[in-house]
Parts: sequence; structure tokens; C-alpha cells
Amino acid sequence: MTDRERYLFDLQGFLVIDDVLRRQELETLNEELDEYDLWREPGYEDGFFDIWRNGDRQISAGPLHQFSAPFRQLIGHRRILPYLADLLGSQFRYDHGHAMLMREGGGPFELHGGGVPRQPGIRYEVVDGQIRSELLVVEYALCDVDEGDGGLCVLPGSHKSNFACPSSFVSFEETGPWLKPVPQKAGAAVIFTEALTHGTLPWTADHERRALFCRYTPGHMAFVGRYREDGREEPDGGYPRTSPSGEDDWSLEARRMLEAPYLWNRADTIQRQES
Ligand SMILES: O=C(O)CCC(=O)C(=O)O
Repeated sequence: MTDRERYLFDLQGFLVIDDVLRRQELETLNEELDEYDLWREPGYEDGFFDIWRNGDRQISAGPLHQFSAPFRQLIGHRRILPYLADLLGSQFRYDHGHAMLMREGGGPFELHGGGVPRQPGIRYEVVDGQIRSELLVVEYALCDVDEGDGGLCVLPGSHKSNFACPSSFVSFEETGPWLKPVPQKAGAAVIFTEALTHGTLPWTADHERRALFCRYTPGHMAFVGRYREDGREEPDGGYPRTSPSGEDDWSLEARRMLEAPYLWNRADTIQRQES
């Protein structure tokens, strides 16, 4: 992370990094999403996907770490790893992730997050010049998001706010220059702290919005305890794990990221190359 990027992240609470995904990666991810056909929710009652809907034009499906190899490889994407170490500390872990689709007229989803109330799990602070974010999001754009299309919106700087966000702002009843949509080119990654006040503006474009979310925490912390939101018991506490079907897809960093949260003697996620 450059000094310029660190300054901007600390100032705004988010950063847009262009051209993270190459054309071929984008094509593959979009083709695989076509195959999954996530809108066809009743077909997935076998419990593979955790589905969340906001009306009939916005759908999220996870867990991303159990999707096919191209999705799993995003978890330890080489371009993103250095940012994670800088923003979460050297022992960061992957917490959870999902795909989000929106069709014209989908959304909105109200603003959430913010400097206050200070909530364990989404805190943001800087100590001795070192950024320490708790829950951190990397959102990959699989389609262009132009000014006015809707989708992700943020209140820049709100991760350091000292007063609660007015409820009329939260519900979008009142909008103004404090609210910033985040245009993205397909292939860009938006990194933001969950402590930033953010939400989803109605999707107005006639193409489908497609975004992938990977969420990370410091190595000693879990945000989603048992992975499944239905609370079903899972082995090993239910934390994300490498799936047996795709053992070869996981980089060493990704394997370390998928370890359960703990602190004592935890290895750095990115190890220095032996010389
Ligand atoms: O990208 C969006 O539409 C908002 C995502 C969001 O609300 C979140 O990650 O908590």
C-alpha cells in the first residue's frame, strides 16, 4: 500500500483499486455466475447456498469459499494481499463472503456502520501510525457501475464520526452531498472498512449488477461465528474451511487465512520468501 493510498483510506474509509481482475478472470467469473443462475433460488433448497433477498431484484448468495475455483482464488488474490496485511495486521484471516446480484429497480438497502456507536467487530482505529480495521470488505465489481447506476454508496470519513448518523440519512429519506455513490469499472476492487457508513442505492441501470464480497478480520477475531446464519451446527465451529473438492485451488496464504481465529503463535498470513 502506498503512502498516498494509506492517506486516502484513512481519510475516506475506502479505496477503489482499478484493474484488479483481468479480462479473462472477469469473463470466467461471469460465466460461472451464469451457470449458477442464483435467481433460481428454489432449485437450491438442498442447502448449498445461503441466500439473502432484499425484495425480488436483489439477491446475495454465499458462501463464496465453497463456490468454484475462480471464486475461491479471489480470497487470496495477489493484488489484494498487501492491502489486507496493511489494514488488518499481518495475521489476517478470511471471515465470509458472498455474491450479490441486482436487477433494475432492486434495492435500496439502508445505511449501516459508522464511527458511533462503537461496535465490537467493526471498529476502526490507527495506533502508532498503524491502521487497525476489524471487519474489512473487498468488493469486486464484475460489471461497470457508472455514476447514477446505484449500488454501493458511502459517507466518506464516517468511520471516524463521533455522532450517530441521522435516521433520515440512514433511510435515504434525506440525501445530499454527504452521500457518495462509488462508480467502478468492471474488474475494480473497492476496499472499505465496515465501520464506514455505507449502503446500497436503488439499481437503475438496465444491465445486472454483479459484485463479489470477501470479508476479512484480524487473525484473532471472527465476525461470523458459526458460518451458517441458520445457526446449524457445523464441524470445527463452522468457520470457513478449504473444501475437500478443491484442495489444489488454495494458495498457502489462503489456507492460512481459512484457519479458525486465534492469536497465540499464529503464523503471519503472508510469509517472507526464503532467500
Ligand atoms: O455494495 C453494496 O451494495 C453495499 C454492501 C454492504 O452493505 C456491505 O458490505 O455491508
